[in-house]
Amino acid sequence: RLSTGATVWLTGLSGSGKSTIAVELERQLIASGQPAYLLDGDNLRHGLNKNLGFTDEDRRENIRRVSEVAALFADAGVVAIVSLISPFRAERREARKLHDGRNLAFREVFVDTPLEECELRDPKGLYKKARSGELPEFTGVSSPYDRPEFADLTIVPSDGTPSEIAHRIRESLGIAEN
Ligand code: GGZ
Repeated sequence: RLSTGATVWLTGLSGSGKSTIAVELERQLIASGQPAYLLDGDNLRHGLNKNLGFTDEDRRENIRRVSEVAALFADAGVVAIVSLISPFRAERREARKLHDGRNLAFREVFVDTPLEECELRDPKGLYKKARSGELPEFTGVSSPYDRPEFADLTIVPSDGTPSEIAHRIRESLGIAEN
């Protein structure tokens, strides 16, 4: 268990597998006695961020708010697990700076699933809608995604099961005892 909390920031395209890894990581942390809380972009958009859409400006505000909330959780001794496309490098850097300034650990995890693979999975049919023009400003199709240059961890689909990946993330936090 960590003496102070931390934030694990998962970034990647829609359908990349962020949420699956995040759910498994939260489960493992709690099972090991480490309080953890999942902040999922898709869920937060029903409440805290319900007034935000998908323009660049709204996404920046989305990332900013979630960074602040994550830092509050981390400050309270919880591992905040953020699952957000967070397509902009500058705002991800701000999230890290915010944590650095408060002496809170921050790990940026790039879930690097290629667009073609995300589009094949298309679990919610959103890529199909984006390609047909029904869904505008869709990340990877009609809205940009800045690939991380200095992620703490980069995950590709062949890296293993969500359980193995969650274990690697716990190792990077220094709390993987099993
Ligand atoms: C990207 C969109 C869009 C557009 C709806 N672009 O994979 P999902 O479905 O379940 O999760 C995605 C979620 C993205 O919200 P985030 O808050 O993570 O995005 S960001 O960090 O860019 O602010 C996706 C769904 O919302 N979705 N429309 N146009 N994803």
